[in-house]
Amino acid sequence: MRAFIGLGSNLGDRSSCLERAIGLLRRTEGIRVVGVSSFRETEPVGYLDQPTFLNGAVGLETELSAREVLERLLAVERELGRERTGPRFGPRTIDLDLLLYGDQVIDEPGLKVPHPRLHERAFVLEPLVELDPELRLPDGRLVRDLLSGLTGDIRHAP
Ligand code: PH2
Ligand code: MG
Ligand code: MG
Repeated sequence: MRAFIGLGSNLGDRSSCLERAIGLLRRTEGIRVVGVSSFRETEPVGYLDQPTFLNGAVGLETELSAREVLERLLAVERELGRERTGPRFGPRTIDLDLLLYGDQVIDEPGLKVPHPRLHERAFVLEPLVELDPELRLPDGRLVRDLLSGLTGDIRHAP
């Protein structure tokens, strides 16, 4: 199955956090990382009083179920020292979100795919378009059309 993961960090050495997360995904049995987007500097969305983020996305080919991918993402977050304290949407060393899992729609406790806020977030849509300009959501909408419908505030990292 082809899947896409969103990466974000706004605490500590952000780029090395993202790189380490990708490294741990690469070493996961049943997961092959097939694409890595560039990392971009983005203004915080949702909870504004926090440092700027570094965001990106990776594309996977995986034999794991969506639930198994999610479990692996949570384990990688823990391994990189993420602590789930503080406000929802608040600062974090690493955030790995399962954005898309093939064209499956999943609505289970703790596992919602496509990611429920994907449509409204330029910091997610832009790296997805970079990885695959023809990418569509399960409902058939083109991800690049969703992106062009947003007024983004993305600043690219130099
Ligand atoms: N993640 C959030 C909340 N707000 N803002 C940006 N720019 N990037 C993020 O990754 C992000 C956010 C919750 O996961
Ligand atoms: Mg997130
Ligand atoms: Mg998350």
